[in-house]
Amino acid sequence: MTTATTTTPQAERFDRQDGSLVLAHILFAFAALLLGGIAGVLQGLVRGGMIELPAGIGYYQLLTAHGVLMALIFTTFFIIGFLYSGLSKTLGGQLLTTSRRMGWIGFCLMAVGTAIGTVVILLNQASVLYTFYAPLKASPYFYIALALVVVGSWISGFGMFYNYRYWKKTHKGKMSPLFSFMAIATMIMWQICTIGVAIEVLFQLIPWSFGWVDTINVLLSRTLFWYFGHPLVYFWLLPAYICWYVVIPKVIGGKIFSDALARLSFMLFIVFSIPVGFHHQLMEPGISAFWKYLQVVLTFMVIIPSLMTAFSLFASFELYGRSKGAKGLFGWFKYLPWKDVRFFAPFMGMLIFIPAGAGGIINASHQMNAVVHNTLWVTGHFHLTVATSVALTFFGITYWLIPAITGRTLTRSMNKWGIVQTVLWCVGMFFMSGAMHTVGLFGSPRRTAYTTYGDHPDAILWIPYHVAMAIGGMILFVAVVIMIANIVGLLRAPKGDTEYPIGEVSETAEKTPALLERWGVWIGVCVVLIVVAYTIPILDMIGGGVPGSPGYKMW
Ligand code: HAS
Ligand code: CU
Repeated sequence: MTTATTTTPQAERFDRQDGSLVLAHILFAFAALLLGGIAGVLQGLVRGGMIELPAGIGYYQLLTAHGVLMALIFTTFFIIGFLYSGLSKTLGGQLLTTSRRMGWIGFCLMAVGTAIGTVVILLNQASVLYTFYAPLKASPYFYIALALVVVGSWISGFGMFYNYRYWKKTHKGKMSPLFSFMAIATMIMWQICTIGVAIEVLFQLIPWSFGWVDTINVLLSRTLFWYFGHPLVYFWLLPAYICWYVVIPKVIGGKIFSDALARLSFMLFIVFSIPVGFHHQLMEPGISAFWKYLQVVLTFMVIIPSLMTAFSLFASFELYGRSKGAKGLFGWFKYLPWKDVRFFAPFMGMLIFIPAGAGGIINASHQMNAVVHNTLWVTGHFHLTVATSVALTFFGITYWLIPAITGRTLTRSMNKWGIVQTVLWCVGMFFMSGAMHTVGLFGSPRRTAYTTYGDHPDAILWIPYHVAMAIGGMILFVAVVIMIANIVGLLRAPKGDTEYPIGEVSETAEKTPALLERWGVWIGVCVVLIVVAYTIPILDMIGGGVPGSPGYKMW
């Protein structure tokens, strides 16, 4: 096995100022995970009919806190911190002062936004869930908080672009390091897609919630949301892919299978991630079948870069195994460093991404979407994708990232706790997500509190699954607590040098074509597809003559 604490020479130590920026993001992210986890376990118990909430706390209030803190805040802070760390590491060992400052400004805006948003949710003024669908109407301060988070993330993104451009200018004719290329691709996608939600929040939700206008165009607001909402899931996924492509080959002691394939898959994500939002609106009236069909075709296109990623990962594993003498189709399997949490946690993420992705393909198929839409199946789907594949990868990263930036080592016992934490996460998710998928197929709806629907026979059938979900939720909560304890342990670990693992490309790989770094070409194709997929449906929505809706407060 590769030891969890490979040492690097002093000179490669992580820059201290950059380290503080990264650490601030990571710790903030995990604070959100803890709060979100508390909300999660409570709501699981309510839904399983096992407890009643005290002190007038509402189920939907908890559900909003859980979704916002986990899906929006934990991820965004972790991702921006991780991407900044990789830029610092691969673009010369230090960030430019301007970029670091922009990172801090972004951090502060996002932190203020999070604080305001959390308070408003806790005051029960915004129980609108993490998708904040109109016509549910939250306090305007909830939307303002969201806007602050988005604007903060933009400034951080521009900080990254600034650093990257400087590197390109000072390294004329050279391909940028793979990590930084991927970080920039992720942030470009993010900047383009967040324009949709920014328009929704600034021009629809805020004026309406302040009462400056009486009604809102619901269909338009959901469409703007999903223009952002689908690429949002790839904003979570791509940093995990960075780990799978760039970090994992180094951790196992192997090589990156192909630099060109990795870059092409990220460029395809820029091109196809955005014009696909209608696959979340397949059951909605008001969008014609043709435009849904077109966006479903594009959805199937965006599956390709994930299949390429799966191929590339298998190739990396196999190349490494064969170099160690592995024989047969799956002989490489036993050569992988199973006892190293830096590998084990992300690997479990990859493994689970196979059924998780298959579930996504089911969702995207119009007829099957009619069966699963608005059922717990969908909740099961995203607990496998973002809450397992992505989250486990982020945990795996944390085990080396914190020691690498603080100049400490991951001890053997902490490595073991990491493995325990990963196993618990997988077991908890097996119960929770497995039960969600199954009971979803029986028609149990998502976004509802405990109810027996007047002792309806179907509802009685559902309850045991809801209990299984709650048991899974409790196991997951234990895993969250262990993760937080591990982080405290990492912060107090013995001093020492820990490697920031960046893989090298295999000698057998083809040279990367320069086209794969011509951003203008790929962004251009992306813009054309967005215009084609969205212009006419949006014009229809604006001019459709459907009356706007007043706001509702259902809690
Ligand atoms: Fe999804 C709903 C379709 C991927 C997250 N999705 C959601 C929601 C979330 C979410 C949060 O078409 C709910 C939103 C809400 O609140 O309403 N999803 C897809 C499709 C994909 C997909 C086609 N989703 C994701 C990812 C997410 C995510 C990734 C988060 C990170 N999803 C949908 C649709 C809906 C939806 C509909 C709407 C449902 C409805 O009706 O409301 C694809 O991107 C999936 C492609 C993935 C693959 C798998 C590749 C496998 C890999 C692993 C290789 C493993 C190795 C290790 C090498 C094709 C890369 C193996 C080793 C061994 C030894 C075996
Ligand atoms: Cu989607």
